[in-house]
Amino acid sequence: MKKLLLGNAAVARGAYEAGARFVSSYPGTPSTEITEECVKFPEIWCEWAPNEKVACEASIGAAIAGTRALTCCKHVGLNVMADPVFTASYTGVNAGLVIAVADDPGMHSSQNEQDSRHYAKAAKLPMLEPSDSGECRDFTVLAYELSERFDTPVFLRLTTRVAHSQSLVELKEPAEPVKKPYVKDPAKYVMVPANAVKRHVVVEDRTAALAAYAEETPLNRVENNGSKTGVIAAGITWDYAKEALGDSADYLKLGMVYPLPEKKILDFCAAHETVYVLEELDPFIEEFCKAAGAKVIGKEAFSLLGEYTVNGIRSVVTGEAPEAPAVENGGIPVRPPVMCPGCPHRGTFFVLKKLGLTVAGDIGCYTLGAAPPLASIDTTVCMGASVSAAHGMIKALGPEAAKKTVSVIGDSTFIHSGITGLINTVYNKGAGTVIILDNSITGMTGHQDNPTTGRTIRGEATKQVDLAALCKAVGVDDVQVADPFDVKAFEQAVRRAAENPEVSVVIAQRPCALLKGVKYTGRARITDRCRTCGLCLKAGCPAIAVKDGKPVVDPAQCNGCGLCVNICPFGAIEKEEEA
Ligand SMILES: Cc1ncc(C[n+]2csc(CCOP(=O)(O)OP(=O)(O)O)c2C)c(N)n1
Repeated sequence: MKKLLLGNAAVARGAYEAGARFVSSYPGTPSTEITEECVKFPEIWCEWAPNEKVACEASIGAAIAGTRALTCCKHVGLNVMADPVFTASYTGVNAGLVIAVADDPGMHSSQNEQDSRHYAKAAKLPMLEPSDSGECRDFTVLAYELSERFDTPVFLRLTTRVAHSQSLVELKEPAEPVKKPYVKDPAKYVMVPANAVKRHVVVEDRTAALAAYAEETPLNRVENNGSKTGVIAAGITWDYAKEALGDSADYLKLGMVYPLPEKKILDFCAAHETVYVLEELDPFIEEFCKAAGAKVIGKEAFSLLGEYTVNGIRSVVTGEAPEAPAVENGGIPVRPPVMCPGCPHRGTFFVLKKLGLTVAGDIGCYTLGAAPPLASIDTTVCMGASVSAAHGMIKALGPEAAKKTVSVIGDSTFIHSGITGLINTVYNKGAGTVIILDNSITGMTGHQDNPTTGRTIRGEATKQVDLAALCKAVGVDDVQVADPFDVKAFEQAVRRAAENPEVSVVIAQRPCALLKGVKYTGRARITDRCRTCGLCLKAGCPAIAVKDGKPVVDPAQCNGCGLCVNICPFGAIEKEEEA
């Protein structure tokens, strides 16, 4: 049977059909749906881990114990999981282990544009890269076979366009779940130096064997149309090249991007007058080709930045002027992300902006606190960096800075990697206020549960981390809980915390407005008591606009959260049903 599936759903289907029965991941766009789709197969144990490192380690454990396992992350998540990945390369697996990593060229939802293929080379692990959903399913199944045949974790690399596009997938009967016997083997699984020295030899031999496999596998195939122009491409750029150039070029389609097939590449280049390497982001394939002595055109003609397009490829290869888009930006209006109406973070940033604090930011919906009119955030680096960066800032600027410097971090991010920063601050006699924005969910990636929500990935009740108790347990004596929509009380809590010469924590507690259980009633209305002071506009709510010089509430957007009612110093905003 054929089915139209998202690339991510096809990876999940492939894992299911291959008999994988353990999936542990941390969400991250554009990879999140792989795990969410795995949940739909009741036979698979699925879990959200607190971060990617834990997810990967749990998956390594499952694979060593004999169950095929999958762990999924976005490109920056691979940085967090890198430590176990590099050594799992040495231990190898028992049952198959696949690491699905989704890169984000163009940074649709990421803080950088790193290229995960470098990890395959650095960790000496094979990497497959599908071009559409059909290949997502097929390559995942194959990745498990390769993982066991070569005794190695296998990377499956996606990019946003493959992960988030739909195409046809041939569904096959699922295999029996793989259950390999677990055999204690310290020489293989205990990576102390004496054992690791021997395993490194195995890794190098395996890489050589994989390089030989790359030459013969149909994953790397030549498509001959009798052209003098050749194109080497993998992933989505192969689809683009086919659409741009059709039969006017020959193709070397690479389904395996590490190790690369040197002989196949050299033969292909020798048979063509001009060869283009089409790859988004870094010249990973291009540098390999050039080092092998092949004459190819790559980044001298194509950008290191962002995504490629069909139009752009056609124009470079044919020399024709690029087709002008029918309408600017394809006729699609630009829609910068904004905090939703009713977002609890709005109350927090309204207060932080008012107090004029230096704010070390983090990654989550609250990163939008950097945008005007809230414009409160000073730094954003990576998940968890807020707490540790604020510590460094305060040490660098001196104790007075402690009164003016706070960090903001969401509940999921705090558990992911903020708690270690807080321990560091306490341990190293730091100061400053950590504001944990507890909206009871992992909001930014689309509402995943996490250890603070008290629910598992399947929505079952489980133990819930008590954030206040956790902060106290690591040595923070001053922990307050405050509602960011009660702006006066919240402001007081932050002011009081900032005065504390030691580390303090304020937990800004209010659930995400989009959670099922959150029901606000009525709509806000601006009455004739309004003195047009403009304070309500400073909250940046998309439901408040200016008409004829006066603020007005757009009833279609207002969800009745009441923040503006609390902000207005003249009591000029009221809820409709309370009028
Ligand atoms: C290392 C890493 N993993 C995953 C992500 C994707 N990501 C961005 S923010 C975020 C979590 C946001 O949840 P939370 O901290 O609770 O804040 P909220 O969005 O709910 O306000 C995730 C998983 C990332 N940017 N970096």
